Amino acid sequence: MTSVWITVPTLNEVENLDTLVQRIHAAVPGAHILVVDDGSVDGTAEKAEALGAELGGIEVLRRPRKMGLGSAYRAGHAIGLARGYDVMVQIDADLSHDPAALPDLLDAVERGADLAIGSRYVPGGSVPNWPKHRLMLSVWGNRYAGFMLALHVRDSTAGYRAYRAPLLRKMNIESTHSTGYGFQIEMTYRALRAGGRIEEVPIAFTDRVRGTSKMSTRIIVEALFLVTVWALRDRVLRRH
Ligand SMILES: Nc1nc2c(ncn2[C@@H]2O[C@H](COP(=O)(O)OP(=O)(O)OP(=O)(O)O)[C@@H](O)[C@H]2O)c(=O)[nH]1
Ligand SMILES: [Mg+2]
Repeated sequence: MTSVWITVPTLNEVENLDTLVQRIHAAVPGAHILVVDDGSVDGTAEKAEALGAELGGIEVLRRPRKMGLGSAYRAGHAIGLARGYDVMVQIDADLSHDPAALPDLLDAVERGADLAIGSRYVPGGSVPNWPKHRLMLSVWGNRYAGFMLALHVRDSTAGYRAYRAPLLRKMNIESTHSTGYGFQIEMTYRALRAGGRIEEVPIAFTDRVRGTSKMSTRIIVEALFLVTVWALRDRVLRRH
C-alpha cells in the first residue's frame, strides 16, 4: 500500500487545525501528518501536539520564527523522504484546500503522475469567492509563468500537491531558495526538467473563513521577478 506523508505549514492557524485534521483523517485514514509551525503565538503547535497525543499519526516540527512557506515545505518533504514515504503531500492549514480532494490527488499519482496539482484553472476547477482583481492577478501571473518557462501547466502557483518520492528526490529541493508562489512555480519547473509527469486535478479553492492571511505583495513581486530571472537564464541565454 502507498504510504502518504502530509506536510501542513502553519502560522497562527489554531482555529483551523481541528477541522483540518479530522477531514484529512476522514479522507485518507492512514496518512501521517507533519505540522511545520513557525513560532505561532496562538497555540497552534500545542494544539497540534494535543491532537497527536489524542489521535496518533500527527507530529509537529516547531521552528522558532517565521521562515517562509518554501522553507516549511523543504523541511517537511525532506523528513518524509528520509522516512521512506511513497507520496509527499502539501496542503494549506486554512481549509482553502479541501481535504476531501486528497483521494483525487492520490488517484492521479496512483495512475502514474509523478506530481498531482490541485488546480483552479483546469475544467472543473474554481475559485468561488475571490474578487475579480485577485482572480485576474492569479490567472495572469500563472499565464506569465507558464509562457516564460514553457510549463504547460495551468496552475503552477497552486500549493495543494502530491509528489511521488522518486521525482521529489531528483528535484534537489534543498537547493531551492524561493518562497510563496515563487516556490510553487520553481517546484513545477524543476519537476518538468527532471522528467516528471504532471497531472492537474480540478479543485475548488475556497477562501479562508478563520484566521488571517499571510499573503503579501512582496511574495507576488518576488515570484514575478524569479520567473523572469529563470526564464532569462535558461531560455534566452540558453544555459542549461
Ligand atoms: N510554517 C509556516 N507556515 C506558513 C508561513 N506563511 C504562511 N504559512 C501557512 O501557509 C498556508 C498558506 O498561507 P495563507 O496565509 O493562507 O496564504 P495564501 O493561502 O497564499 O493566501 P490567502 O488566500 O490569503 O489565504 C497557511 O497554512 C499558513 O498558515 C510561514 O512562514 N511558515
Ligand atoms: Mg490561504
